[in-house]
Amino acid sequence: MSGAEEINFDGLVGPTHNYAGLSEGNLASARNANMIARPREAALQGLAKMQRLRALGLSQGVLPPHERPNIKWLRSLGFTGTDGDVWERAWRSEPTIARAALAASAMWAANAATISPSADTGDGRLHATVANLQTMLHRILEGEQTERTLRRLLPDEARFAVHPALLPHDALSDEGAANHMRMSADAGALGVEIFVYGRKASEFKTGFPARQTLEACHAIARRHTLDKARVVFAKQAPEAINAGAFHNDVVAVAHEHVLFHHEEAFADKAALYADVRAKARCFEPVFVEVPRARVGLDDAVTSYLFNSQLLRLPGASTLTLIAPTEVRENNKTASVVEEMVAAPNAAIGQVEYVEVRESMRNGGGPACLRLRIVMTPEERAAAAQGFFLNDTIAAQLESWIKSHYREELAPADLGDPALVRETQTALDELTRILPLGSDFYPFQRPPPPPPPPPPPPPPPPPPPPPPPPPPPPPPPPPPPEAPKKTGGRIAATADHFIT
Ligand code: SUG
Repeated sequence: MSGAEEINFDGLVGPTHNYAGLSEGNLASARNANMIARPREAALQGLAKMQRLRALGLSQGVLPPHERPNIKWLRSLGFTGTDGDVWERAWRSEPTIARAALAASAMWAANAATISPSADTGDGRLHATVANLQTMLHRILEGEQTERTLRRLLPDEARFAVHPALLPHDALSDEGAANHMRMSADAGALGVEIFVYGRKASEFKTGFPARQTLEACHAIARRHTLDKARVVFAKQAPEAINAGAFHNDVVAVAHEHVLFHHEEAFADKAALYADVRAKARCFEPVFVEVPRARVGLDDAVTSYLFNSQLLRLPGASTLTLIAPTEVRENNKTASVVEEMVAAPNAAIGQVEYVEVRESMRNGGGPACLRLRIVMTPEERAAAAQGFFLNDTIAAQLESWIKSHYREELAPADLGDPALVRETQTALDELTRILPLGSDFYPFQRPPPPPPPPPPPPPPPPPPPPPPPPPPPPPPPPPPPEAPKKTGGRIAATADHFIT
């Protein structure tokens, strides 16, 4: 064993957490549009989940929120004035753009990037490709800042390869780890990486958006120098997408040798099973399927049963499901889980419920909130240590949230220009709790210098000299003289030769 460990890095919920109904095909986002949000509670719920995993004996990391409202982007769209003016003007004149600029969606770290552990890669480095999130306007804005975060976290280029997002185009649509799973004997062993796509670039689109293309999956597998013999590409069932499974992680989750999924998650389940079995080395895959007769896609989507974290607690002989409390509140999912963990030889033998209701109301369950990064002990030592949660950082984050986050954000509060100063003050302080530095957020960086002033105009040319006086008129020609006869020739006169 390499001693490698899978570490969950959770996105910290940002101070502008709100419900704007921005994500077509994400039923919770649509259903809860314009509800009053509770940013402080949302962030504390997320932090409590991280702390619970630490208490269970797991390592836990944390990723910072992005600057919202995104003033830099709004300026690029022509809004001017102070940051507060920019926000007020954008909110008044372009509500759709403004709402995208305000979304706290970077909290769903499963969409930050796709990660391939060094055990799987040809060059022995840990690879990360930032997701382009190009399907949704509010999410396409995340890539640049996410790349900055990952480069701070994984600075050593000899060990880590952080790739920028793929070109944000419909043909290369990529949503990160939410559409990627990995199975292996243990974290550090050679794994099978499973890329799950919703459509091919050439496919005609119908129904809810399929946010991941096969071409994006291919590109990531190539960039990450993965061995074709260990990679599986599987298609999401269109029925699942149309029932609200906008990412694969709404209907499936894998860890070690276990894949837990809904019967209707994949377009061709048999092919997926066969492919994984053929490519697995040193482990026998176990597929734990929940039949639709027990839980329909509708209950799977509202409860987020499969958007649970699946992990192994230290020393445990079976896996544990970290499920949202909504699973316990739904009779069908609650009884399926109860039976599953009680079964003899259960692969998933424990369940823990966590409360992340504020995030759930925007379609983000426990698994959406975290990015899994498998690290060897050497990689962990080479990563920036301040991103790993410990008691001190957790306590600092808790009091930071309590002193900076609003209790409530109602739709009518969102245009308030004071929100800009408030969030910038909070994030500036965060850069001293996490190892982000004083130039991490756009508002911390000096604006680009104004263009140099144009060179002074050349001195006016000297006035032209007065025109020379006209030449004196030529003297009048002398009166012609009568030609003299000179022996047959005519003598030349002054001006003419006459021959
Ligand atoms: O992209 N919701 C996110 C939820 C992402 C969940 N992530 C995973 N499944 N991994 C999305 O749809 C809603 C924002 C709003 O409506 O205000 C939102 O962006």
